[in-house]
Amino acid sequence: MKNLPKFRLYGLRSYDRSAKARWLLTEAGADFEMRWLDRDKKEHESAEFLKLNPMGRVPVLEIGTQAMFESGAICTYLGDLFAEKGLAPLPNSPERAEYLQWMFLASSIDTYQIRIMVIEDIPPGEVQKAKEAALQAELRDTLVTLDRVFTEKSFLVGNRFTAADVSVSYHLYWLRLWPELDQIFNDFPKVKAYMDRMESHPSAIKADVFSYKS
Ligand SMILES: N[C@@H](CCC(=O)N[C@@H](CS)C(=O)NCC(=O)O)C(=O)O
Repeated sequence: MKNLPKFRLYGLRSYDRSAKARWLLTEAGADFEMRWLDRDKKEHESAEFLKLNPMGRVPVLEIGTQAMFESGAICTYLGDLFAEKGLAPLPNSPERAEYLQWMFLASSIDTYQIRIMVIEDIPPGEVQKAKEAALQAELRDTLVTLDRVFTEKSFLVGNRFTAADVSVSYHLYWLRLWPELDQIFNDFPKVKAYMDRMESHPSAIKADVFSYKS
């Protein structure tokens, strides 16, 4: 492998957003140190960690002497770094636009999770119902789009595994932990089959990505 910087990835739990970066590093066969922070001791709020990410959130990826945060950016960076392993199409390739489209869609899917958590805290009633219906409709539109893709191919881009599969499947996985959102997936068997494929992907298993237990 080419001369790579030293990687250190910070996370709190196996299933947090550091899982996406760990999956990519594992798939690329890269050497990296996983640094688990103790949430009970609030290590992610320590002065030392706040120097790496002033927001006190994981993941952070140290790349030699540089640190970066925001899981979507980290995945984009790693995809490009390991492009020769097929993790991202090159910037001047025809597949690049499609790849970026799915990478950014993953960030939108991430917001659905934040929305459902906020909705849960709204007192039961008309407002909560309306917000939940709007979210369910948006998720359904997303799944219609993805189901159409998986009618023709097994992966999102170029019919091979890329960082877009990591990003999209990770955030879809989280939505399925809410039964009212999971039941929508039943109408989209191709997306469900895709999720099964991603959850049993060898490097996802090795990196312990889909590991949330309530
Ligand atoms: N948009 C950020 C979100 C980062 C984030 O919220 N991380 C969570 C874990 S997945 C965290 O650090 N939470 C702090 C806590 O649990 O106190 C990203 O994608 O990296």
